[in-house]
Amino acid sequence: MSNGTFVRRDASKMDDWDPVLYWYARAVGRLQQRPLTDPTSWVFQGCIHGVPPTVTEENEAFTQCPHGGWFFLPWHRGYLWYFERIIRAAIKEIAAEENITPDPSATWALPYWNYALDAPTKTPPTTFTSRALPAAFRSPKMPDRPGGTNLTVDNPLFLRDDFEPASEAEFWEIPHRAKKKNSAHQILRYPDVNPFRAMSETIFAATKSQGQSTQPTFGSEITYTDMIHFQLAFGDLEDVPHNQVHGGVGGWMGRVDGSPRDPIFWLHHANLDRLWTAWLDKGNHNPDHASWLDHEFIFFDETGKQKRPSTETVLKDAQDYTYESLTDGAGTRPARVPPAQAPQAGERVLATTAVGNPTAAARRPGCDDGVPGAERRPGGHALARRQRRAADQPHPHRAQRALRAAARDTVPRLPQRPQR
Ligand SMILES: [Cu+2]
Repeated sequence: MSNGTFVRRDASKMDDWDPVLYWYARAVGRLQQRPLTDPTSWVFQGCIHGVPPTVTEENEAFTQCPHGGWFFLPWHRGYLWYFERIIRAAIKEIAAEENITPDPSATWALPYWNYALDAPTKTPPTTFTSRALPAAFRSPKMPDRPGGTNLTVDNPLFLRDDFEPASEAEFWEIPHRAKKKNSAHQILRYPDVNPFRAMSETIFAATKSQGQSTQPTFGSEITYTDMIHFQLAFGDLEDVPHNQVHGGVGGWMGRVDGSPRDPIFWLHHANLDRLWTAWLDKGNHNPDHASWLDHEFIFFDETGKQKRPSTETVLKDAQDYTYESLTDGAGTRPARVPPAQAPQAGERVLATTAVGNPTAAARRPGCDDGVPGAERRPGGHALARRQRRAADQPHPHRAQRALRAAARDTVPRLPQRPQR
């Protein structure tokens, strides 16, 4: 494939049912019909990131998502790239069945949710802003054909936002977002999505010293060959906007084990991937360590065949797409700098307490008013201690297991948000 065959476009600028969104919805619906035994199914794809308690099957490809480590960006890039191929193939399949020409899959690429596109407003906005979900994700119904305007068919991109689960079982039973997150104007505050701080960093990854990052980074700590899950420090991009958007949407999006099963997940991560490209475009550099470049991940192509691309291969594969814009929504200098800006070492450790609920993670003092879901939970110090102990394990596999166990034990049950 030649360079930039596909263009990933900005969903925040699209018509409600732009063909890109229409076909995405149709393909998601098709993946949702496939069984868990099929690696191209919606549920299998979600399990590659994290496995909800409703799934008891095991697979070496499950629960890979690395957070709080330097594989966060390349792993998610490969994850998206294979998912995009699977969606494209599903579109091709549907279009062939319905005799639709020209083949919409020939140019289809994953769109991105550019939440920081619209400027902040002093008072809550009264019209649609990029800080609300694009309309196609908020409507229970979708058109019955491409270009159609009658919304008559169930929409696979829609998740309920009027549901308060009374138990963990109920939480996983019904796909949902947090209350009122399908509001049309704004569900995220601008400071929570403004990537300015991340985009201002000049190094991708740094070594850590006694469990603390030695300096702020764009893409997290150097974790060597460890596909760490919520270790000790997030990179700036993973902190804002990544974690904030996960928790800001909430419900399944707020949980590591459920987030990819909200179709907005893929547009959120496409935006983070775009910001990574934009950051490099400013003259910054990726790591050149062999332990980063040679590390292999497990994904599946559109035929369900297992693939083990390295970071280096993931970077090469990504040359088949470009982004509509590398500058729109790429951050603006905050008008007012919060008083206590730099996170304390301890704060970064506490950030990892939010294992199941990325929102609760990584809040910075002075920048937290009204951050949904960002309340600090009790037990953070204990988790940090367990994580530090686990990290000291001489045997890496045992360390990873211990870290995961520590994480599992503290997965917030039903994350409650403070009222705004
Ligand atoms: Cu994420």
